[in-house]
Amino acid sequence: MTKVLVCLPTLNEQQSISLMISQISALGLDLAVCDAGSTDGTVEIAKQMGVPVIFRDKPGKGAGMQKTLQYAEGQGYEVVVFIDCDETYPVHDIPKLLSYADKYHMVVGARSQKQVAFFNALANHGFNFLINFLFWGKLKDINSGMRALRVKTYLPLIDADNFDVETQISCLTLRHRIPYIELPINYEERNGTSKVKYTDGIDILWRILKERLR
Ligand SMILES: Nc1nc2c(ncn2[C@@H]2O[C@H](COP(=O)(O)OP(=O)(O)O)[C@@H](O)[C@H]2O)c(=O)[nH]1
Ligand SMILES: [Mg+2]
Repeated sequence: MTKVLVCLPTLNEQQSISLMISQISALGLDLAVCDAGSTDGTVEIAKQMGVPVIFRDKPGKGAGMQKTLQYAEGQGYEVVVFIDCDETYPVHDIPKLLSYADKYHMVVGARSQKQVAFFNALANHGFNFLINFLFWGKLKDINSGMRALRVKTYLPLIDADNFDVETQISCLTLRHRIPYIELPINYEERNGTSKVKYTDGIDILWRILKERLR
């Protein structure tokens, strides 16, 4: 059977961490938190609940995801499911994603952009269009924060450190013709404040161009 690790990337998610951990633990899946230096007690809660915490050595969600893939490889995990720690993505759909993980190297929980806040949806439409145009793809949600990744495939590929990491994964998946599937999921409003800034949109755009020119 495939060895799976679920990872919650966190930066000050004290209001959601307990619920996220309980819901994932109830599925009987191994779990780790990858923290970016939270100061609100997120790490302490995770530790109290017996969840291993991976600490970043550089800031950024992408740096955290790279560190997690390294950790997963060291621990013999074959697949990592990343899911935002903010109650937006449906934890109960993780098994559905995993049921495709033998066949596909990436399984994405794809949001309908109707469920995303207006300006984010607008940006996502633009980014989806640009990536599909430049890389000949048909991706519906290039920036989803819920995805299962095969460790051996993605560990050597990812080097984006920030919120451009999902964009990079999307570009590289299309470029290298890595088998993937997107499954529709529900997306709820966030608990707590988003860590994404407008300048991250510029990072994402720049990332798309860099990946095209690479
Ligand atoms: N490891 C790590 N996680 C982060 C960092 N910044 C944000 N996160 C987490 O990554 C997830 C996505 O961030 P979020 O603010 O929800 O972005 P949004 O979904 O695009 O609004 C959340 O669980 C954050 O706590 C970081 O620098 N490192
Ligand atoms: Mg989020």
